[in-house]
Amino acid sequence: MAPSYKLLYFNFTGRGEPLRLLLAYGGIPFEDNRFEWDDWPKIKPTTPIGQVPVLEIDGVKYTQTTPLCRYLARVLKLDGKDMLEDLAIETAVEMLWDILKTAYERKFEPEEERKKQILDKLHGQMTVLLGKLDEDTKKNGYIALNRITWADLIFLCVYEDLQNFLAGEDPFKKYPNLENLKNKLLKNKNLQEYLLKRPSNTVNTAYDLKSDI
Ligand SMILES: N[C@@H](CCC(=O)N[C@@H](CS)C(=O)NCC(=O)O)C(=O)O
Repeated sequence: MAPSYKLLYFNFTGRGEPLRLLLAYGGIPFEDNRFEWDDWPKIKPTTPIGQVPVLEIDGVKYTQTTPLCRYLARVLKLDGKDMLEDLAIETAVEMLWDILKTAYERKFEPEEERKKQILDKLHGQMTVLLGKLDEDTKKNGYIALNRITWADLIFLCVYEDLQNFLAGEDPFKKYPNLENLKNKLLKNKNLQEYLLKRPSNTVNTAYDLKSDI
C-alpha cells in the first residue's frame, strides 16, 4: 500500500513549497496542513526539533527540507542515476537554496540599512548563480541534467519567491533560459492542478497561469 503523507508548514511558500511541489508533481495525495503565524507557538512543541517543514510518513514525523526533498525525489525517480548525476543535481539545489536563504533573510530583516546590504548580496548571488544555472539550462534543457530532476522543482519555488520579493525588478529578465524552463515546467498537468487550487498564501502567486500555460 502507498504510504500516507501529511505535510505541516506555514501558510506560505518558503521551505514547505518544494515538498508540496514534489508531492503534487508526482500525483501523490497528501494532507497539506497549513497554519498561520499566530498558531506557531502551540504547534512548535509538537514537532521533532521545533521547526517546520515536517513531513509525516505513515504516522512518523520527519524533518529537514533537503533530505525530505531527496527522499521524495527517490520515490518519484527525480534523482540521479549515479553519484555524479546526484552531484550535479545537488550542486544546482545548493545554489538555489543559497539564493532563497538570502531572499528570506532580506524579507524578514527589520532594519532598512541592513536590508539594503542584504539586497546587494542577493543581487551579487543572482548574477553569479542564476547566470551559471541559465547557461546550464541552455545546454541541457533542464537546470541540472538533460531531463527533469528535483532541482527543477526547487527552481520553480525560487522563481516564484524571487518574483514576489523583488516585485518590479523582473529578476529573470536576464535569464531567458530559466524563464523558458519555468514555462516548460508549468505545462505539467499535476503542477497546474496544484497551483490553481492551492490556498491563497501570504505571498501572491507569481505565475500568471493563464498566460504562462
Ligand atoms: N534546516 C531546516 C530549517 C528549518 C527552518 O528554519 N524552519 C523555519 C521555517 S522556514 C521554522 O521552523 N521557523 C520557526 C522556528 O524556528 O521557531 C530545514 O531546512 O528544514
